Amino acid sequence: MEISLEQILREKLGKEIADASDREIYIALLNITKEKMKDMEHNYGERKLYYISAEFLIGKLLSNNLINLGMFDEVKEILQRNNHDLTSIEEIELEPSLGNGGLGRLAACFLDSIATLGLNGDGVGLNYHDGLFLQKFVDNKQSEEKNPWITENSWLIKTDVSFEVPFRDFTLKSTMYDIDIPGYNRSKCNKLHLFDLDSVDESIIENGISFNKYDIYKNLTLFLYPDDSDEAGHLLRIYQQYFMVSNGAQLIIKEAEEKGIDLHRLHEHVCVQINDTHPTMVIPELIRILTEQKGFDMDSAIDVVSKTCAYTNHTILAEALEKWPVYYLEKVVPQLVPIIRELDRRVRDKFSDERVYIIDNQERVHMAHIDIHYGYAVNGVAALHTEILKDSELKPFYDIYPEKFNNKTNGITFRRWLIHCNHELSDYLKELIGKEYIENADNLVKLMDYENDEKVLQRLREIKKDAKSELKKYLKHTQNIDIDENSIFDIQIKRLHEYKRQQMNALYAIYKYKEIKKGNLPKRPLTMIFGAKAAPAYTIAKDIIHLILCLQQLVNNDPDVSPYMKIVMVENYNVTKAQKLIPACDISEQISLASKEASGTGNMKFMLNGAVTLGTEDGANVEIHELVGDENIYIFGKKSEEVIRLYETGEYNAAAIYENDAVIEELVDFIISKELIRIGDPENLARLYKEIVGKDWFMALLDIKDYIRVKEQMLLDYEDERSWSKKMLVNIAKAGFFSSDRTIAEYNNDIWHL
Ligand code: 26V
Repeated sequence: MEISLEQILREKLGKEIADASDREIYIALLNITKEKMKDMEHNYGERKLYYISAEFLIGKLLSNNLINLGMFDEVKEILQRNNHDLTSIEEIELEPSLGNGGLGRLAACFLDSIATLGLNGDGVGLNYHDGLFLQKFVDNKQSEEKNPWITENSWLIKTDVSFEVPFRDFTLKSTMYDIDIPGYNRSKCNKLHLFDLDSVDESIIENGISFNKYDIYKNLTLFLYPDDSDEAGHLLRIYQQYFMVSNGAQLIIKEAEEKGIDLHRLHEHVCVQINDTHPTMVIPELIRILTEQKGFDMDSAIDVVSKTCAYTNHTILAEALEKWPVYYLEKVVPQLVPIIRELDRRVRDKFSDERVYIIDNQERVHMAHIDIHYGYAVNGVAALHTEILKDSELKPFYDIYPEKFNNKTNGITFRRWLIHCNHELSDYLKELIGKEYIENADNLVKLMDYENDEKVLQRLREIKKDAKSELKKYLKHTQNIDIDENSIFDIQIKRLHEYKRQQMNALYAIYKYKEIKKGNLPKRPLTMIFGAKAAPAYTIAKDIIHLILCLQQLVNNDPDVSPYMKIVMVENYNVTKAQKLIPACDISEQISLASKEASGTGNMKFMLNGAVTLGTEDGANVEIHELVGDENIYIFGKKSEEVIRLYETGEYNAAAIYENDAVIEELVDFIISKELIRIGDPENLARLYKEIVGKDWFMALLDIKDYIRVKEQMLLDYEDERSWSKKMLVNIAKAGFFSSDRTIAEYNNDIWHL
């Protein structure tokens, strides 16, 4: 007789479920799930994908693994019967912060979809012990603390796989840890391989997140992207990147040899997806291994590797495109330098356009150029982004290799971003259109049949209201802030960057505050919610956080204003918090300067959960707009062509806009008003004020008036309940395109051919 899950759980616990603590139950469930996955076969295929990425922002795994393994409902029910609640058990799990934002979260969604489609593909990355950092607010400013997540009981499985990674001054021996990746409703698993170093020593972390950046033996996998404001930080990143790719390359060769693959035909059996430029050194490293250890001549090594690797570009921001001085590489990985010089020499032999050289005249290595010349595919992450790459950013390359360029519009896994984070909505959708949409997201469009069904619209409103009440409780509990569940929830959550223009949203908050002060009271209160981490060395980003926190204090404590408006800056925004915020959102803020946001993926998560987008024609917003139509999205601001033109001509002049527009002047001046100076730090506020008036590189003042106009319209339209809930419905119904299952199917058809 088969033993029931309940019995297994009881046996694991060694006591009655009702008598066990949340922690004991969490550990028991973790182990039961791990054991189940251990017995599952790995996906198999003639070809295998290695998705190499410096970031995998996987989030907590218990619930998602239970969902994918088909155990979630049963576990939930068993726990309920025994007076326990899965939500509080989930609290025990620590979230690994192995990513900054969209790029890392995308990699995690991709792993879920690759496994769900039954494809043979593993992730390769690093096991950062303290992740990015834990954000705390102190005196209305961001401070950073370490964020340890590896405990005795975690999802990591230590393997006996280990490689020697040679650096200039020493050789390090790695340890590979695995995390099993089950697909939804599948009997087979894939793996995420995270490489680590046994000698890493958390005790070298001093106050905050500072540590000795030269002690590579102890610090290599401590943090994700440690401070890169100085040379030691840059070198540490190169140590990390090489450690990641050398392990990855050795794993690839080892697995290929174990399968008896002729390495001259490696490309027939393996493809390597390079997630942004961070893993680029895998190209010269594979070439090095093949030539130094496997008897290849240079021509054939380059030929095989070029047919094996493909590159995804995630940004056009110049400061984010990696260019490492040759001299840095000499210090860390001198063995790669002659190979990179040879790759550059071959480019120079063929092409005379300096813009496509790998090493520029300042002896800097353009990492993306290696990927494009010596990879077989280059993709952008949304239609507009790919067009911009082809037409301007990477035009000289597109002219040479038009056949390599292709678009893969990003996607999100519905298992986490709907089924897990919004049970009430996903259950209701199952009732209405059947459960097929979970594996075939195109089915969501069936919801359109109910577009005019008052009962359905009413139910969607109730579900949204419930999610808002949940969020209200959560924010009270975690940050002791009271918000009104009948207010409009307007949410901007993403990394803090000037191009994403949280500062423009803050200027809107100032506008609203002033209006309310003047007696122009809104029909319904507004709750403005922000969540964002700023890179520790990014001064202006931190100043923007400071402004938002000062506004939060001012607005929420002003008895004239707070009944009509609240501001909440969520501390330590992460995947777990996103899962609580997204279902509760009415207005999804996607307000980047057109052309700058490669895709965005939060925009898709919000849409799927019935929020309406307020956005510019940027990244995937453009595709959302096309899908839902003008009626169901609020678009404002200058288009990308105009923005690109303004950069080209250098014509944009923030000071002139400020001086010639009294409304804008008043809003910007408020940053250094006595009301705010009383609350905040005059130095930070003045610096931000100067930045906006004197430079405003990401053109917040260009779009601010249009933004205010459209946002005000949106708040008015919200009052028409019926038409607003119809917008919600259309957004949910049309979100199917943004399933990462679709994205992965496209990668597989066009690039991987698994
Ligand atoms: C990196 C850096 C590092 C140095 C300092 C400034 C800076 C600014 C931006 C970045 C972004 C790196 C790439 C990235 O995360 N891109 C994001 O990728 C997402 C998934 O494709 C996409 O949805 C986002 O639009 C894109 O910003």
